Amino acid sequence: MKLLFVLSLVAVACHAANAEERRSFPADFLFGCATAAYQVEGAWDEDGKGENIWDHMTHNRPTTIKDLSTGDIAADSYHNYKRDVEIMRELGLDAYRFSLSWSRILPTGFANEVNPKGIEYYNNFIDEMLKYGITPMITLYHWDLPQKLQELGGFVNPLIANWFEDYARVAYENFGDRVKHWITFNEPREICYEGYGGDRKAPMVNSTAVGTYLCAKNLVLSHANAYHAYNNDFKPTQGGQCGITISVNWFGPLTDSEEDQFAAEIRRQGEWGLYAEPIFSAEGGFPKEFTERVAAKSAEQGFPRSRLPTFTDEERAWVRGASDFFGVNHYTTFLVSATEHLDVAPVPSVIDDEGVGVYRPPEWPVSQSSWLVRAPNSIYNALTDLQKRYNNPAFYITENGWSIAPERDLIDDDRVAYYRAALESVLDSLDAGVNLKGYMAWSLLDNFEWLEGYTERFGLYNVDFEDPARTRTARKSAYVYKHIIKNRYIDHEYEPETLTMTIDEGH
Ligand code: PNW
Repeated sequence: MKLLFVLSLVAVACHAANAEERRSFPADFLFGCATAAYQVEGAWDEDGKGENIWDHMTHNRPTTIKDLSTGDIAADSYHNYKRDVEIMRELGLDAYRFSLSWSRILPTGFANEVNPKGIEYYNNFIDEMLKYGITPMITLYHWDLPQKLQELGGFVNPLIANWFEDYARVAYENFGDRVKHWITFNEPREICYEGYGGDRKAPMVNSTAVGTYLCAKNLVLSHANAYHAYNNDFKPTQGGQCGITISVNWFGPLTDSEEDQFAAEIRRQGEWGLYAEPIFSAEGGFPKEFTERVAAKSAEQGFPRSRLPTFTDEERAWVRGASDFFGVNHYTTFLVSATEHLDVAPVPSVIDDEGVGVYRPPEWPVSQSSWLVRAPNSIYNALTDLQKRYNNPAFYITENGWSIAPERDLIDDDRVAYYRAALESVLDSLDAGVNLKGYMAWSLLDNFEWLEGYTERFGLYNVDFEDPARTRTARKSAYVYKHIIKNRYIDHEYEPETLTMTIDEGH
């Protein structure tokens, strides 16, 4: 009797452990990988493509890139797209997120002249994916503005909202019969803060006082124009969805003090609230406390008006609610303090306007990228905050990933640990009721990592950049991700038997 009781206790405990281990991803959850045109395509001036701001910067200011490299050839996906679809099939992906090169489709940026070869390339690529049941997810803009439009001011010229809408319509017209997932912009913060408010991205305008803020307003208006164009003129016949991807890293308070909690909130508003709030909040417009802070700082600094522009009532209404889903790029966590670790920043600037400090405990594992560390519950903290703040819209994680050094071999156990932890955090978020529809790993394959060139590798597949064929080889993380996608749960014990990749039945 006693033995039976003990046995049944053991059985209950095992069952609980199994249930814990076997938490599953929903059958219709989309697992994919992501890339961006400039980072993978190459063929920078082939078949009528126009120059963009990354072509321009890497060619004219080569020393801005750490290893003096360019994206001229990159992973050469322009010529290797069939092999790229093959590796999607090896992984068993449900979806693939990639971006269109604006200047490959419209060489001058304007929609009067469409490049048929550019349209043909993306048609072939999309058709190849669909042949194998892989859902294409298109980002319209992943940082590669046509150079001609930059010469007219780029994202600080309000007319960008018209130019972007015209470009978006060309894309919907040509690909919308087959593509049902549209993302207008990738990471407004990186476009505006790093490209216009700083010099970490092209076009390196470095207008610290106002660059970020002018860009932020014009960018959300551009997004809204492209969203309404789709919603009014294409959705009724094509039936897809249109959203935006914002980089939402988690910013938690360093201590429980009220000052640190407020500091973390200000940081969140300055980093991603500037772009999320106008679209996803009930009131619309820029975030309240951050707006007050920039107004106060601007007045102190002798500006007759706030450096942060406002929206007219009409603009506010046009932007508010203009998205079918919230795309989240999530990588890491920062702990925020009101008084410690204060950033050194130019005055005036976004960082000075925020006026807080950030910290990461030394025990959090570090990647090859200075900003990227592995923090506990990172995705869960970010998604559950957004869920409450914006009334649980549909979410996709459109990027999440880990970098290693180029000289590393194919056994990327630190990346495996990162993905397993991240996907556990995804399951925690689903358990908490977050309306999360899918997850895209960054990245399918190694690529041009912006100012870091080829010195940081994010790929599930290694790319040999010395080899003219740009041979792709699966890393250990590719086998682990494949196993998770296939089984819909995370097996922490799984080890690939051999590193020989094959395509499974059905793909
Ligand atoms: C993303 N941060 O950028 C981009 O969308 C990709 O093009 C890029 O290759 C990838 O992440 C890896 O860097 C980010 O500072 C840049 O937290 C900076 C941050 C996050 C994402």
